Amino acid sequence: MKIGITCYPTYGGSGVIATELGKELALRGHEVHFISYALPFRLTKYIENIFFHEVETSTYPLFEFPLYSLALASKMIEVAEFENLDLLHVHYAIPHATSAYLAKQIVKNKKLKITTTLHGTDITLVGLEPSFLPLVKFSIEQSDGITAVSRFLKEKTLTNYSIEKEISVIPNFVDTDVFKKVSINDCAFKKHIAPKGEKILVHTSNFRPVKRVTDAIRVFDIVQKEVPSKLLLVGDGPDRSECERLTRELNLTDSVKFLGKQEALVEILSSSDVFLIPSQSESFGLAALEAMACGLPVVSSSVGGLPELVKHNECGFIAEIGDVERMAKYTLDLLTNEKKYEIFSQNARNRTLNNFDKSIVVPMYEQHYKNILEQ
Ligand code: GMT
Repeated sequence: MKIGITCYPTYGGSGVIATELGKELALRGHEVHFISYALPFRLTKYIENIFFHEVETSTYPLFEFPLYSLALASKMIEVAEFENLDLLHVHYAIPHATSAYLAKQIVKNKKLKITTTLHGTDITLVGLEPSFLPLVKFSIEQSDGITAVSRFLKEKTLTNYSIEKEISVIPNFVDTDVFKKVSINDCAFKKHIAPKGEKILVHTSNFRPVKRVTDAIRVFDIVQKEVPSKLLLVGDGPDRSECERLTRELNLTDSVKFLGKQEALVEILSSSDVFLIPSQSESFGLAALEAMACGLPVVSSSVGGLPELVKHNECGFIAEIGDVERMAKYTLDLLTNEKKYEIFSQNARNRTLNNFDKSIVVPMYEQHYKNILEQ
């Protein structure tokens, strides 16, 4: 198949999933054309069958705001026609589904199909804004195929937008050959972070309010009073300053490490013991999946798609949003019970291998494409 993929290239889990999907599809012999404003950040080396088409927005003085959605639609038309694409797969509905709809009206190739993958706040937050809702609903309904990354997100879409079309649930996935526990014996990083063999809790995110990173710090504050431990905070974003302030207020500056954005995620996760994800809203939780693949039990909030990923009392624990005491209790339970920890760690890895490995999920997308093209 000849597939165009559009995603946010520099930020967030939807871009990661879109890029990893494109890479896998290319390895399976499909021709993949990424159409976006920048090279997707996980596209780090040359792969046969992958092409990148940059969307450039013009800077004419009259246009106070860049016309990205229109520039994207124009590029979609160009690529779809010149490359004879079979379908456009857009990740994150806003504005990608709308640009794709527009492109489809204009392309000469009338067989071009569109599929939209709903990822999260495109449905649960931004898309619900009254000014956006009709446009998002229309654009989703006009797609030939729709996928959502969890059952939760599917239900939210059907109810919040009164959409009557079929939505296929295709979960996030991970490459378990890459995301696996690597040997950390003699690991300089671990020795530096936890010189006395302290336990390590970890959280990775883009530090948006929806991630409730301050809850991770409050959980850690309770935990470190019982068990010598450190907290690694990986990533960056709007809430980082508030998190640093809270860390100072709680006198935790020696034990909470802000690592910023990091490439060496596998090494960091392999050095850590428990993954914290106390989000306010999380349609799937790719960061938690990556941690589970590395054998980390997860302590999470009970929102969105997290309960579909983290089996409570099996590969982690789930608590109400904001219930930092309970999250701390669960974390301590894992850190003070070696046997239980080992079982949970193995369960987390196995759950990833059996349900969310790329070899299981990528064929679901291929089948989804086949279904659409046969419509
Ligand atoms: O929806 C967002 O806030 C952005 C999006 C992204 O690009 O990171 O995140 C969502 O998509 C991920 C990949 O499908 C999911 O794993 C995340 O759970 C989801 N984030 C939220 O729902 C907050």
